[in-house]
Amino acid sequence: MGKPVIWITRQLSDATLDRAQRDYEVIWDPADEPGSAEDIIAMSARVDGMIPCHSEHFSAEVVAQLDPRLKIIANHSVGVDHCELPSLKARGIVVTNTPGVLSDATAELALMLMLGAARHAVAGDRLVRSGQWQSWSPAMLVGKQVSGARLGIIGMGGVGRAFARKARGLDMEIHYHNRRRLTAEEEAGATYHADLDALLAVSDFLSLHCPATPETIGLMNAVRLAQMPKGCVIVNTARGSLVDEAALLDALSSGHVGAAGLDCFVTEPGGNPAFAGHDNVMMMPHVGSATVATRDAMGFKALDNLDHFFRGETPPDQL
Ligand code: 8YV
Repeated sequence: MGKPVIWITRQLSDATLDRAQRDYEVIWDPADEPGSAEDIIAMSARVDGMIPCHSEHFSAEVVAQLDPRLKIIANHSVGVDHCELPSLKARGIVVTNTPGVLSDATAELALMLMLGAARHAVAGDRLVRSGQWQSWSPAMLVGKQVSGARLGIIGMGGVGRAFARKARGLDMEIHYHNRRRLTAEEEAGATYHADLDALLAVSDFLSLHCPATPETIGLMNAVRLAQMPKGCVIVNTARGSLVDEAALLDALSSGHVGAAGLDCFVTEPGGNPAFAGHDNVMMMPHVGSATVATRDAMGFKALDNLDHFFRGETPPDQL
């Protein structure tokens, strides 16, 4: 029997592409454009498996039109909100993701955004870079201190826990809300709030690390933002849809939210241009997991899942 045929939708790491090309017959376009619904449907008749990113959308309409040749979608992402899982399950298509391996990289970016937002990194960099820094004052770019502050984390999966671990090193007091309370060892001194409102009320800083599901979409709306302490800092490296962007913009304008660090937006690519009017917002283009080591680890994890599947075994990260 020949090698299984797989479609790799985007420019994955060289090590991933090399290994994939060794073990599979690979369809891959170096143009690195996101796969459209038409591309996905057409490709499903040519391949046994796919490695997509969050940029390819497997909606119920798309899934209904997939060719039965396609047996497995081995995502190169931990988030799977781009996949309509019930429809895929109903069609018997196996879906996997890449948990764990991107936790540190994403938590690092969340730290950067938290610190950058709190200390006016965008405005400071612009001032120096533009050559406009002509005077100095002790009142310049006065930020919010992280050390000793209370950090609220929503979602204590791999990324949330990695973020808590790193924030502990900054002497932050960690509070969290999660579907389940962690064990004492996992909590490592963090305070659990079964009630989200109770978490928000104590969070000087808030970082989002939960998946986008029907229950969490629009989670940070005007009412919830208003429950937080004045001058709070919001960090989002999870999914843009968790935040009501209009409400966050209003809260930034009123000063109720002091700053924000955003790697995710409702509209991607592109983001929300209205945030550019706020110097106290630091933004990145959805690159939480974009480190050399993590890109290799994600690609290898997706390939491990395919290898298991094509050997007739259950992939370790099957959803
Ligand atoms: C990815 C992500 O950037 O893992 C996720 O859920 O959003 C990101 O890590 C992306 O899908 C990489 O393929």
